[in-house]
Amino acid sequence: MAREFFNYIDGKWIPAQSGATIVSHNPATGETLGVVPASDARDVARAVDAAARAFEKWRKTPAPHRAEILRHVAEIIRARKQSLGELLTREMGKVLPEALGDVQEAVDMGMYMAGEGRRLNGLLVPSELPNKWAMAVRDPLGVVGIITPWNFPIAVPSWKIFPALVCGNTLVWKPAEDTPILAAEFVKIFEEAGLPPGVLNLVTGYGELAGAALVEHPQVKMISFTGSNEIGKLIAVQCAQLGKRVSLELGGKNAIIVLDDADIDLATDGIIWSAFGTSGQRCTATSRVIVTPDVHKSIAERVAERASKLRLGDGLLPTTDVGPLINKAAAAKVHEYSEIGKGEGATLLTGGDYATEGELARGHFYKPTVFDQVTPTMRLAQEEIFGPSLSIIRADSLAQAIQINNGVNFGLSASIFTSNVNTAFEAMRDIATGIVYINAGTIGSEVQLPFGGTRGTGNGHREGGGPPVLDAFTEWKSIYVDYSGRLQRAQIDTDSLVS
Ligand code: UN1
Repeated sequence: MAREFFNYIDGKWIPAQSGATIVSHNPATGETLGVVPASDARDVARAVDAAARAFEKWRKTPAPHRAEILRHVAEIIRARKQSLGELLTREMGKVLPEALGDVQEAVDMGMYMAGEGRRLNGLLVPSELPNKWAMAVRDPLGVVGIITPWNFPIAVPSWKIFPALVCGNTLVWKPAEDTPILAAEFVKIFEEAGLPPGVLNLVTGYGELAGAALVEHPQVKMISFTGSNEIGKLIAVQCAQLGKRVSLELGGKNAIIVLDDADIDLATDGIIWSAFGTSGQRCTATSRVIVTPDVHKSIAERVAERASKLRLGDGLLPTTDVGPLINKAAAAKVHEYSEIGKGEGATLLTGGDYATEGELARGHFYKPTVFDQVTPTMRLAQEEIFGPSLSIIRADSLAQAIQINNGVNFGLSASIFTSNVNTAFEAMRDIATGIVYINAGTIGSEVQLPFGGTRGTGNGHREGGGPPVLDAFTEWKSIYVDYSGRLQRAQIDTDSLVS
C-alpha cells in the first residue's frame, strides 16, 4: 500500500471529501512515493473557512510573536535539511546538491522573515499642519491563496508563506500536483513549530478543481501564483473580475550575453550551470546565449562539448550531473521544441532527443540540447521551453545583444560576461529584466533581494524576498493623528502658516 498523505485543514489531517487521490511518482525511476488528496471546491471551502476564522486572532498576535514561530520553523527545516533534500530529489528529480539548496533557500527566507517580525517598517512623515502626526502602517489582507509550482517545491512556497504569515495573513496553499508530498512534509513543520490551527491550511489537488476553487472563493483576498504564463493569465483575468489582488511570477526566456572581451572559461561554466542545472527547469534558466562574433565559435564548441558530457541519472547518485524532467509531458514539450528548431533551420550541435539508455528508460530524461545559428525571431528563441534546451544567437554589438535580450515577451533574468566595467554598467542600465547578473549565470537569486520580472514574466509584484515582498502581502493604511484640539483643514489652513 502506498503511503497516504492528507490535507491539513484547521489543524487536522483529513482526506478529500470525495475520497479521490493523486499518486506521486519519482520522475527518475517511476517509483510510487505516496498518494495525496485530489481535492475539490468543498475541501477548498473548508480550508478557506478555517483560515477566515483564524484570521482575527492571528492578525492581532504581535508580529514578533508570529516571527518567533517562523524562526522555529526555519530551525526545524535546517535540522531536517538532509532528509527533506533527499525527498525533494525523489519527488521532483533535481540532483541532491541542488535539492539541498532548495531547502536552504527556505531556511534563509524563514530566518529573514523572522527578522521582519521586529521591523515590518511603516512610514512616519511630517504633517503639513502643526500638532498633527502622519504615518502609515501595514495591514494584513486576510485569507491569502497560494498556488506554487513543482520546480522549487520548498523554496518558492517559502517565499510566499513566510512573508504572508509574518504580515498577519492566514493562508490556504495549493501546491503543484507533481510535488504534493513535499508540501505535506513542509506543513508538518509549521504544525510542529506551534503555528495555531487554521493559520496555514494545505489543500492538494489539480489546478482545474482545487486551484480554480481557491481563485474563485469570495473570501480569498489575494492569490499569489508562480507557474506558467498560460495559467497565470487565466488567474489574472479571474482575479480582475472578482476584484482581488493577484501577484504573478510566470515564465522566462533568459539570456546570457557573452562579449568578445569576456573570460570564456568563466562564461562557459556560467552557461552550463544556468542552462542545464535543474535540467533547465527554472524560470531563471538560461535558454539563450547571445554572442558577439569573436567568441561565437569558441563558445559554441565549448558549450556543446560540455553539454554532451553531462551525465544524466537519478539525482540521488553522486555521479549524476543532470536529473530527469518532471513528467512525460514536460519531456515531450522539450522534444517538440527540438523538432521546431530543426524545422526553423537552426543547427543542432548536441542532444535533440530523449535519453533512454539502460536505467534512464524508467524516467523522463532528455539529452542536454544545444542549437546554434538561431535567429532572434525563431520560436526556439522566443518561447519558454522549461527544459535542457539552449539556443546560441549571434549579435554584432553590445547594443544589438541587449536589443535581442529585451526582444522577448519575458523579462525575468539576464546576464552579461565582459571584462570592461563601463560595458557592464551600460548593460545594467539597458537590460530590461527584473534580475541582472554581471559575470555570473542567470540563476541563483538570494532571498534578501526582490525576485520577479518585467513584461510577460509578471504583473509588477515582487516576491522571493527583499522588502518589496511585504508590499505584496499587505495593505497600506495611512493614519493621521491630530492632537491640536481644533479642526485643522489640510490643503486649506496651511496657507496661513507660511504667510
Ligand atoms: C524559479 O525557478 O521559480 O534564482 C525560482 C534562482 C533560484 C530560484 C528560482 N534562487 O534560480
